[in-house]
Amino acid sequence: MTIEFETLAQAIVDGDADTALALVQDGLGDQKNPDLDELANAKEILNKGLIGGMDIISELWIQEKIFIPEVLISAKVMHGCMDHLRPILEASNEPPRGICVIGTVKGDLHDIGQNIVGMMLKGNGFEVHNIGPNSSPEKFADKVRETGANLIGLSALLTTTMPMQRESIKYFEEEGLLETAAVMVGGAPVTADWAEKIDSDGYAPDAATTVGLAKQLVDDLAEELGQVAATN
Ligand code: B12
Repeated sequence: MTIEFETLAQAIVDGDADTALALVQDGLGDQKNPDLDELANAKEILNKGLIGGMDIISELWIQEKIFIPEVLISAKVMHGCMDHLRPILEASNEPPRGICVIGTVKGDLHDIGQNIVGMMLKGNGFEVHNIGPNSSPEKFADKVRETGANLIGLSALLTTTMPMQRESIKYFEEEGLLETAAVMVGGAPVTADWAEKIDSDGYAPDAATTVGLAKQLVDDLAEELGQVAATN
């Protein structure tokens, strides 16, 4: 028997932490889909249940049927559920195929999307340093220097904070960081056109696509620097 993803999505919408957590635990345990391995199962719970719930929240907010307090409660339940999926989605025994600093740009408090991207990258062999929301260009740069990162992920969820992606890239350029690191941008309002306009190295619309993009960017960079590129 598999869990009801619609019921899980609805529990996120209702801010019903007990039901949501119980369903996630069922989905990972006894009730899990026998046709899927643990990782595929966790991904299904994330995509169909949790992100499905946030999609409904977005729609209800646009229609002004719910307001910020309800959205905050749902986001908290989402974070609680993600804590249970994290160990599975992040498990990887491979040596790191790249080092990524990810965060949401200064002025922007949305962190659900970038957390998911960070988890997926970790699960696909990247060493990930998540510096969280409201991160200034200086904070990104310090972390890049500290970790020797070759990939930077800038998330922005507001049209008013998208220009901060451009500011951050300019700052990284001035600081000489872009000789050894590539920058990718994302977030709901971000588009491929915008990514090109602000001279980022790449854009992806969701976490699954980001994994392929990230691999491509570190391989291209390694080739540019005359290093041996990680395969696949
Ligand atoms: C949850 C939410 C909140 C929560 C955030 C809680 C949290 N801890 O994150 C709270 C209530 C705090 C909030 C506050 C506000 N919000 Co808000 N919020 C949302 C909402 C409903 C969902 C966002 C979300 O989590 N989506 C689910 C995740 C999984 O999707 P995602 O973030 O897009 O991420 C995916 C991809 O974009 C991509 N991705 C994300 N980051 C990155 C990074 C890289 C590098 C890459 C490659 C890919 C990538 O991969 C992710 C996974 O697949 C959106 C609606 C929407 N349509 O986006 C509004 C929305 C973003 N918010 C909006 C607004 C207006 C606000 C406020 C200004 C409201 C206010 N008046 O105060 C404040 C701003 C506060 C601030 N300074 O940041 C507007 C923005 C409109 C605009 N044009 O800019 C939206 C679109 C709602 C709307 N339609 O009006 N919000």
